[in-house]
Amino acid sequence: MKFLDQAKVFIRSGDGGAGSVSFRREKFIEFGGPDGGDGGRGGDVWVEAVDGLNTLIDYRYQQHFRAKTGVHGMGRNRTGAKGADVIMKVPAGTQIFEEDNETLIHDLTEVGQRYRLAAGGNGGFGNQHFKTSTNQAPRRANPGLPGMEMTIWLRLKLIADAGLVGLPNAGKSTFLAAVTAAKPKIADYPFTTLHPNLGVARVDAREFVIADIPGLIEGAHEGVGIGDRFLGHVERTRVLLHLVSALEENPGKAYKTVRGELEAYGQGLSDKPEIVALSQADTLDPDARKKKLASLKRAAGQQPMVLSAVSGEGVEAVLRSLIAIVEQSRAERPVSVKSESRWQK
Ligand SMILES: Nc1nc2c(ncn2[C@@H]2O[C@H](COP(=O)(O)OP(=O)(O)OP(=O)(O)O)[C@@H](O)[C@H]2O)c(=O)[nH]1
Ligand SMILES: [Mg+2]
Repeated sequence: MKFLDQAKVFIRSGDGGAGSVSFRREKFIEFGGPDGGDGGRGGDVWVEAVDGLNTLIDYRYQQHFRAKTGVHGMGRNRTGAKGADVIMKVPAGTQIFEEDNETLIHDLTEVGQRYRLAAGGNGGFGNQHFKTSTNQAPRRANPGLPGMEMTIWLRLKLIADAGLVGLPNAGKSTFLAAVTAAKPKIADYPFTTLHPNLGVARVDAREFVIADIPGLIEGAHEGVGIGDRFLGHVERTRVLLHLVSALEENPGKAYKTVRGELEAYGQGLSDKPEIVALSQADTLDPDARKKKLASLKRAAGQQPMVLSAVSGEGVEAVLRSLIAIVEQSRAERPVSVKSESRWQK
């Protein structure tokens, strides 16, 4: 699954309505004077974070959003109505960038947040505004001001609760496929995963979202392999599950390589809670298992968990450990933190 996470959109706020030129005309009233009303303001363009959306897919089909023009002013001092607004509904976590796709305009992190991207043009003054002592019958009114137009980028970071990290072939995608309904591509060559995959895992009747991302290799922060930009997808997760393959000659070294890349990436990734697990454990005999676990434990400074996505061993225990951290973190901080991301570049 390729997760659509950005869309280019053209927006335009409404023009202001024109002011009106009109004179009071009533029976028995001479020289009634000007009574042209003002034009209404043009509609605004808003973005609003709403519940229930997970993608920006709608913006692939509709890329133009125009608010309505304000209604023109009318005689008898009637002001025109404001033009209708446009409200673009996006999932929480959407960021809005200028046309260069670099300059952040706004970050919508919580459901219910709203931001006015473009205000409608002001309505023009009707001729009653131009009445002076020397000009009692002005024939002049203003047109409305034009609306603003711009091209913007909407970008959504996948907001997952837990992120899978590890070297290529560590079994990340296999784990995701085992515990969620996601169907990521799985194969025994490096960089099988090129785009992040999301899945919803369930344990003890509770749910959380797991993100599977490409593998990290030494030098990824300098662009080796496919680089490390995709780490942006797990920046906002609450916990990392670090998988180290039991097939690694030296699991401790494999662990440290990935940790080194997380540190080089920055953005607080290396400070996140981490659960370390020796994966593909079904491939080991008891002796090798002991040795590899010891190597990983030394490197990680914590007792690693053991799992096999193929045999199912240890999988539930890992899910329980993950959900415990996720729930604790949700209680402390219901909305994922905002962070400036290198991924934005
Ligand atoms: N025996 C065994 N094989 C596994 C297990 N998990 C994954 N594999 C195999 O290991 C290989 C790599 O698995 P993937 O899930 O694609 O690994 P990945 O970490 O997602 O790899 P990248 O996407 O390249 O980073 C595949 O051939 C899997 O079938 C496991 O628990 N036991
Ligand atoms: Mg994969």
